[in-house]
This record gives sequence, structure tokens and C-alpha cells, in this order.
Amino acid sequence: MSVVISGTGLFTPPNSISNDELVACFNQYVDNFNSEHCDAIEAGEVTALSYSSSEFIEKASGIKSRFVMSKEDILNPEIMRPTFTERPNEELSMQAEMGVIAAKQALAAANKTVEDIDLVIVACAYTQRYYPAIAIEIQNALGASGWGFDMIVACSAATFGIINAANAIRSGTAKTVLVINPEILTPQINYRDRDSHFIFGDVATATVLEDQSTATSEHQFKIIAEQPITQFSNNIRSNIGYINKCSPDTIDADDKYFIQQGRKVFKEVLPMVSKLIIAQMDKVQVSANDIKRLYLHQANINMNGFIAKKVLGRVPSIIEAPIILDEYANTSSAGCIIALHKHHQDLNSGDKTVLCSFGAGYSACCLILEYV
Ligand code: CO8
Repeated sequence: MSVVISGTGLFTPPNSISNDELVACFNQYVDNFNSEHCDAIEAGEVTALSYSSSEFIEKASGIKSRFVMSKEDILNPEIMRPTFTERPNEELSMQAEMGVIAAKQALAAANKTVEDIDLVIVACAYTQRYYPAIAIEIQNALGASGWGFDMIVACSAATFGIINAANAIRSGTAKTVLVINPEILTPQINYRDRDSHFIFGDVATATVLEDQSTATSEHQFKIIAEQPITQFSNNIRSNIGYINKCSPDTIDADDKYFIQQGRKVFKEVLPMVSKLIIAQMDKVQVSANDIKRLYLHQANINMNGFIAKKVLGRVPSIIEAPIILDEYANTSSAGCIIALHKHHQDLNSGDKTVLCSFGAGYSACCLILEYV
């Protein structure tokens, strides 16, 4: 049996924030902080904060803008976080709403109706609550039968979700699976931290997976190799969780936000991911010349350039290794799916592509996909 990705969907939030807008707010916060603490700064008791810069952000990461679910308060120097109105239990939660939009698009692209779906997996970096599962809420909102569950693997959630979906199809516990990645990342950004205030955006993606024999859609990707890998590291970490409220003194400390040692991540993850991709290519005897597209995790343009060069043995063209992080920023597990969703229409039957995630955990996953 061969499993195919037979459709993809993308929900893009309505608001975008440019680097200039984000930096203007950050620098206003820096001015406010430094003038408020000027005596302590002069006495050497407090360190003055430094400005952020759009030029640094674009050069260091490739990010030019990001989409967000709520813009206004992120850009208010007195608030610097998104503000959401809590919804009553009778209403669809925000994460489910984003997921449903992406899921409906993926179903349409796959030529499937909700009656075909018998498993819904929500795979992302955070779920907005622990239960009932967002996947079960989406299953209900769509009117699908079968079963559903949530799973969390930071930036590798989508690819790990796809592997879980493929295994469910192979084992016979499901026939047609929706994997949905509603990534609401802005609440986890410390917008007062110069090193990381620019990194993430919000988005939702979805994929439909099924046995190739039932697939009828125009664009299909057959999974011909797959390998997840994990290796513990504290270099990307957040201590946010339901136990935090039991330690009220530290409930809003910096470690409850996303924190990373960016340089160390760069150094340690690049060889791990390059090795993983090359091993998968070797496994199915696909050479660098056969690879028509690298759909890589979208965290950093320099990182992607390095991996692509290592895997292909040459500097890739922008078509070969598409970049979406310039417009979307890092969208955690959804990034490589957005790249695939937006950049596959020109592929030809038999073309080989790589779908690869990497991030916190560390976790990484490489799939070799053949365009059908
Ligand atoms: N403006 C101006 N200057 C700055 C800024 C800024 N905003 N930020 C830092 N600088 C300064 C630094 O202070 C430093 O100055 P100095 O040399 O004087 O000390 C200088 O610029 C260089 O700083 P860095 O060495 O930190 O800069 P880098 O070139 O390493 O770039 C990056 C920083 C962009 C963060 C880069 O290291 C990077 O992208 N690394 C890889 C990160 C990565 O791939 N991470 C994956 C994590 S994502 C993931 O797994 C998902 C987690 C779950 C989702 C979380 C949701 C919130």
C-alpha cells in the first residue's frame, strides 16, 4: 500500500506586522524603560536596553513580516502581547476555527468530503487547552465520524502528524486522515526580548492523507521514505504549562516564554538535519539531481541555505528551496507545509521532493515524497 498526501490547505490570519512596525514598538519600549530607570542605569545597577533593528532581523533571519491573529496590542509598548476575548464553551475555539478553515481547503483540494474523513489529528506546538482535544472539537465542527487526537512536537508536529496519519492508514485504523496544524504562536513570544521578539507568526495548515488507490486529486505526493528523530536539548525551551499556577511568584517569568540559544541551535541542528535528509535519500536511492524541491522548516533563511547546499551539493535556486518565512516568519510546524502548499503546481509526475522539519526537542523529521 502507498500513502499519499492528496490535498493541502492554508489559513492566513488577516493582520500582518512588518519588521518596521515591530521595531518601532520595541524601540519605544526601550526608550520608556531606559528613561524610567535612568538613575539606576547611571549608577550601574540596571543595564540599559538596546534598540532592535529591521536590518538586523532581515539579515540574521530573512524575516520581513509575520501574520498575527491580533495585532493592536502587540504594537502597544505598554502591552506588547496579543489580546484575545475568551469565547464561551458553546462557541468554536479560535484554534479550532483556524483549523476548520485550513481543513476545508485541504478537503476540497483532495476531492474529498467530510464523510470520507475517519481520523483528525491536530499537530502543533501548543494547544490552547488540554481537553477536550482541539482535534475532537474540529471533528465535531466538520461533522466527521471516526476519531481524533492532539499531539505536540514543537516545529516537527506537522511531519510527525503526517507519519502518524500514514501509519493509521497502513494499520487499517483509518482510511482518510486530516492532519491540521493551527499554530497560534504570538502569545508565547516575549515581545520585550530583543533576541526573539521578531521570530514567530500565527497560521494554520492542513493536509489530507489516504491510500493512493482511493486518491483522485490533481496534485498528490506519495510517501516513499520517512524518518523522525529526537535528541534532548535545552537550547530551545519554554516552561509554560498548567503547573505554573502552583508557583505564583514565577508565573510570568521569562522562562515561561519561548527562549533559545540561536547560535547553538544553528550549530547543532544543521548537521543533524543534513545527515537525516541524506540518509533518507540514500535509503530510496534518490540522488541530489533527482530532488526537484526541498520543503524545509521555515525558521531562518541562512539555515535553509546551508542545509540545501549540503544536501544538493550546490547552491539551490529559490524555486528548488522555496522560502515563505520572509512573509510568514517562523510558523513552527506549519512552515514546511506552507512551502509545499504554495510551491508545487509546476511539478511533474515522478519528481522527488523532500519535506523536512526541525526544531525544539530537538526534533526533526524527513519525508521523501514523489509527485504522482
Ligand atoms: N536587533 C539588533 N541587534 C540584535 C537583535 C535585534 N533584534 N537581536 C540580537 N541582536 C544582536 C545581538 O545582541 C548580538 O550582538 P553582539 O554580537 O554584540 O553580542 C548580535 O546581534 C548577533 O546576535 P546573535 O548571535 O543572536 O544573532 P544570530 O546571527 O545568531 O541570529 C537568530 C539570531 C536569527 C535567532 C539565529 O540564531 C537563528 O535563527 N537561529 C536558529 C533558530 C532556529 O532555527 N530555531 C528553531 C526554533 S523554532 C522551534 O523549534 C519552535 C518552537 C516552538 C514554537 C515556539 C512559539 C513561540
